[in-house]
Amino acid sequence: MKVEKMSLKRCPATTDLPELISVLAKDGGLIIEGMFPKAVIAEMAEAVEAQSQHFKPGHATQGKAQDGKEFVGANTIRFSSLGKISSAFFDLLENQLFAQLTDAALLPICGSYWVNTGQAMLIGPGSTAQILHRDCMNWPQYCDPLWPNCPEITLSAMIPLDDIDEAVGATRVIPGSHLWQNADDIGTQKQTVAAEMRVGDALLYSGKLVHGGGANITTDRWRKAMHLSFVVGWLTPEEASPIDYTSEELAPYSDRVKRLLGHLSYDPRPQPGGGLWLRHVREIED
Ligand SMILES: O=C(O)CCC(=O)C(=O)O
Ligand SMILES: [Fe+2]
Repeated sequence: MKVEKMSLKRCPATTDLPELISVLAKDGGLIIEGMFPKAVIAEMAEAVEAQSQHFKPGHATQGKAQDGKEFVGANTIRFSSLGKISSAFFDLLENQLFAQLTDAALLPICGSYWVNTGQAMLIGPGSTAQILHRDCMNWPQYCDPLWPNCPEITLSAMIPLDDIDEAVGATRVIPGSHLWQNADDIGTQKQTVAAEMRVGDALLYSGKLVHGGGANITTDRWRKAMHLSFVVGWLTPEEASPIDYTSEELAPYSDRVKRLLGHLSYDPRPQPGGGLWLRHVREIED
């Protein structure tokens, strides 16, 4: 039987913001071409390449998915805390378009959001496809009871560190699956489309969209990408950035960067609720 597929839209980064927000809301994901400066990605790619030499494939701190299957492939290298290896990571955090899209997606239900994870995701030759999943199901106790009407809590980007084609393991997504009625329905690989991208592009996708890393069917090429995602400030992120980075390391950076990495408290305004993540030494209120 032929499976009807929705295509994954590609928009230049110069597209009007309301149009990008509308495609993201309607399709659950899109590729934004030329979103990041190539020089910043090249710097990040070089640091990731060097750091990857210290990791054995299959090593990752993430365990198994809820159904017991491996979430991280045997020939996959993943590691986090990318600001520790390159200041290019902080440039990515300052990206204005990413900030505007995340503000639109997450600020309706929180005062601020923070980094969920910034992670190198390198898929080696012969890797099978990752299980399909929704990133928001990191927090199923929130999403499940409210599905399909649960508000957006996390927004993710897959950012190529090298040009990525289908054969090398491009991320696979099912456009429109963020609106499916049943949260347990994660579709099938046949329903997916590959997010092929060039350096500078990014795949932006809702936490409710079904997706997964692709199989790398090559014998000699690695799929080099990183993931950068944000989560509402009243949920615990995957990555413990606040204790990974010291105040001294973050001193040169903006308040946005400090807040994204948990070095400024959560201020609920204009949303209701209390201040969270308060520190012994409070920042000066304005
Ligand atoms: O590696 C990829 O392309 C996607 C990875 C992913 O979706 C995840 O680990 O949550
Ligand atoms: Fe994912």
